[in-house]
Amino acid sequence: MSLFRDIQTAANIITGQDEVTVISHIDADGIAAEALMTESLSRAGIVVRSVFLRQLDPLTMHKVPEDRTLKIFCDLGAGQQSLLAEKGLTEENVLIVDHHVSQPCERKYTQVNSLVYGSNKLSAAGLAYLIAREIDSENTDLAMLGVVGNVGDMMAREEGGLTGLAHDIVEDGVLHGNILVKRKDLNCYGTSTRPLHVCLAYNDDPFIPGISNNINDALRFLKKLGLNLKSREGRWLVWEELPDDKKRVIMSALVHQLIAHGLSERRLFSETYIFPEEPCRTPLRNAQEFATLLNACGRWARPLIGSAICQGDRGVAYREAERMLMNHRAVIRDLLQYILETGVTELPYFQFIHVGDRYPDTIVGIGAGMALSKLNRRKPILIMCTLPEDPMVTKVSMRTNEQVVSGGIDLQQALTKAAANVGGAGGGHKIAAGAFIPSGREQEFMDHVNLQLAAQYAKKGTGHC
Ligand SMILES: [Mn+2]
Repeated sequence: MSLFRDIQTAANIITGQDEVTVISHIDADGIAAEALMTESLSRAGIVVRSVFLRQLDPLTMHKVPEDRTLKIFCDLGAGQQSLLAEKGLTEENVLIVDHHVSQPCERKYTQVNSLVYGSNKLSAAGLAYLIAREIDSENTDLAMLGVVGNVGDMMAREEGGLTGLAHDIVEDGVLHGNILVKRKDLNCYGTSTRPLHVCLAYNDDPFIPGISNNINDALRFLKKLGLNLKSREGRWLVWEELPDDKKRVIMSALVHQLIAHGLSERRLFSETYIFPEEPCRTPLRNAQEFATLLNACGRWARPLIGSAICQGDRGVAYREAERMLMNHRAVIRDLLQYILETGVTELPYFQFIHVGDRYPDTIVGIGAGMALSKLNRRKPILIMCTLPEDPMVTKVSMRTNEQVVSGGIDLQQALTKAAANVGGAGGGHKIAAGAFIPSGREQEFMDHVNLQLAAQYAKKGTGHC
């Protein structure tokens, strides 16, 4: 496969350097990718300097240092190559490790991009891991970071587990001994840290009537099964701590609950990835919660803290990250409350709310996703906010669920087209997408989104949502 040729090329370029600069994205995938680069290059005796960016655009380009070091762009860069060229970066100075759509450019920058080979289930951290392993086959202890990045970028979401090359990375970690794979595990966020009834109540994929969104109902449901779900000390157990026989009883009760409501049990199961060397009942214990911890660091402008944790810091950096995670959750809860109290406006094909500058733009999408399960779940939610640092721009985030996506909806396509129509830019995934548009053109933009969604439903032949 030629992706592996590209990986070899990248490893050769890197090992020929004394000093490099890694420019990476601030989400879980970007942080894991940066940590993979920093750790593996340091092991090889190469000096690494890191720069984290919320995105690569004309406003942030000045953060890319003007020196002669090789610049490794991680989880960004493929779609901004003309910016790199404008900055005067030459082919010798640039290596792009990315999984986003590549932009044609007069400069022929070396690129390792899974998307170029049709793989849309391998993230930047996955690529960074493959390069790290190419540099030194001893680096398989870092496979877990590749898994965290892949899971953080939702690569396991559609198929109920990682697939293809992303799964080969899992296997490396299993062989090394710091990844444990749980097949057909409960597909639910918080299986290592939340009491089971809380974990189930907070889950909405799949949405389980009589359990999702209501902690008391979830607890009542579990109590009826007659299982003791507390430890000897009287503390609630988390899913990961439960013995297999109890897990089986609960799983089959959940399956029955879904079937009784005429719903599919398919999304109840997922392959999950546990890190047995990490302490129990911490967000470091599984790939999904680890990714959230990194996202919290990035969204609160402390990506280096996340990177330090990826590189093994379990002291100061970890405590700082825990604090950020708590704050992150508190602000999201507040935002969720705000959305529900203020209420959304329903349009024929979606619902929307504008939150102004009340919340940081880095979390509005998360809040929207959480609010959706408490609103009309058949209509995607669109949330807008203003950027305090740039009042000319409105940021848009849009979320929906698997059910709506399987009905033919593609938010990435809808937002990209609608944003382009008003002189903005959009991107993302079918289930979650975002855009930046000029302030003042919100109404026109939303009309376009509505038209796009209508056309998508019409194409799929499902009529109306
Ligand atoms: Mn990514």
